[in-house]
Amino acid sequence: MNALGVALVGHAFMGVVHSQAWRTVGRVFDLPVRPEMVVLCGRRKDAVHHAAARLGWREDSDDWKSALVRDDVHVVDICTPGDSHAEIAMSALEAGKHVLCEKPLANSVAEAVAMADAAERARQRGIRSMVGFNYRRVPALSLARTLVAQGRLGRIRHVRAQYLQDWLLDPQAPLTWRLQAERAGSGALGDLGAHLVDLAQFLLDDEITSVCGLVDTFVAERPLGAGTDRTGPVTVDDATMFTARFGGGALGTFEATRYAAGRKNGLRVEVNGSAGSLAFDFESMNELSFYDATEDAATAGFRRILATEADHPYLRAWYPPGHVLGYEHTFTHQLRDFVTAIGERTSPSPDFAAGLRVQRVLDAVQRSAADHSRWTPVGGGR
Ligand code: SOE
Repeated sequence: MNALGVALVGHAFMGVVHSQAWRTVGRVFDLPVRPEMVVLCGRRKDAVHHAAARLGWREDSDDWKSALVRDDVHVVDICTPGDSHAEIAMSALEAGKHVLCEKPLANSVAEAVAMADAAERARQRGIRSMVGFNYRRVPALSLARTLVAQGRLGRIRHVRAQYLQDWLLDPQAPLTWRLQAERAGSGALGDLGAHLVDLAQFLLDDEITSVCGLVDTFVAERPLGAGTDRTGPVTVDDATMFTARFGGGALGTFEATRYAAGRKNGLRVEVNGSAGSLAFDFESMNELSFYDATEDAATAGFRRILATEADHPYLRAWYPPGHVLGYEHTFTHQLRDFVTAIGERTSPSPDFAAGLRVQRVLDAVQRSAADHSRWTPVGGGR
C-alpha cells in the first residue's frame, strides 16, 4: 500500500488533537493509502522538538517551508492561528501537496477567495483540500443529516443553533491570540459561529442567503500575561447572535458565546420540519433526539437515539455497540474521509469552496452588526 506522508504545522491544542487522529486513523479504519507522520513543524526549535517526540512525529522542523520541498510529504495539515492559513495553504497547494486546514478557513473573505481559487486550480491537478469542520463527523450529526435528506422531518422550517462556552468569564483571563483580530480574524463568531454555520448548512443541505447580526465585547482590556499589570485591548467579539434566512425558505437563529457560565462545549442544534424535529447537544454527543410528527399523537414524543450502533456512521470500525465515542474520534473520522478521498481520487467535503461560503456568512454577520443590525445579504460567488 502506498504511503501518504504528512507534515503538520502547529502543535498547540489543535495540533495535539490532529496528531492523535493521525496516530489512530490507519489502525482503526481500512484506508486506501497508509498515513505516515513524517514531520511536525512549529516556530520554536525546542518546543517543536519536544512536541514531536511526545506526539509521535518522526521528525521536527522550525520551518514549515522545508516540508513543501520534500518528496516524502504528500499532505500538509494546518493547525495554526488563522493569520497564517492563507500563506501556508496556498504555498502547499502550489507545491502539489494535499491540504487539510483548520476552521475558519481564513481571517477574511479576500483571503478565503484566494484560497478557494488556489484549491480549485490544484484540484484540476488532482490535489485535494478540505476544511476541518470536525463536528460534521459526530456520528449522531451525520445521522441527523441523513434523516433530513430522507425527508423524515418533512419541509424544514427552523434551525436553532448555539455554541456556548464559558472560558472567558474571568476578566483577568489573559489576552491570547484568540482575542486579537489580527491573528484570529474574529472571536466567538469565527471560532464557534463558523462551526454552527457549517453544521446548519450541512444538515439542511442548503445555504444561508441573508443575516441580521449583533456582536459585543464584554471585557475590553485584558492582562497581557500571567504576573503582569500591563493590559491590551480585546479586538474581537466575545459573543455574537444572528438570525438567518436559508435559500430553501427555512429560518435560523444562531448564538455563539464564551460567557455562558457552566456551558463548557455546548454545541446545540435543533431542526424543526413539517413532519418532525431533531435535537442535539455536544455535551451528550452520542445522543440524537428525534420527534416523528407522523406518529399517533397519543404516543408521539421525542425519542433518544443512542448513535453507537454498528449501523450508525463511522461506528462499525470502533468498539462493540453501546461503547460511546468522544471529541477526539470526530477528528479521526475527519481524517478517514480525507485520506479516503485522496486515495480514491474523489473530492473531500467540506472543500475550500465550502469554507469560503462559511466565511461569507461570517462577514455578512459582521457587516450587519456594524450597520445597526440591518438585514444583510450574504455576498455572492462561489
Ligand atoms: C475553542 O473555543 C475551541 O477549541 C474551538 O477553537 C474549536 O473549534 C471548538 O471545537 C472547541 O472550542
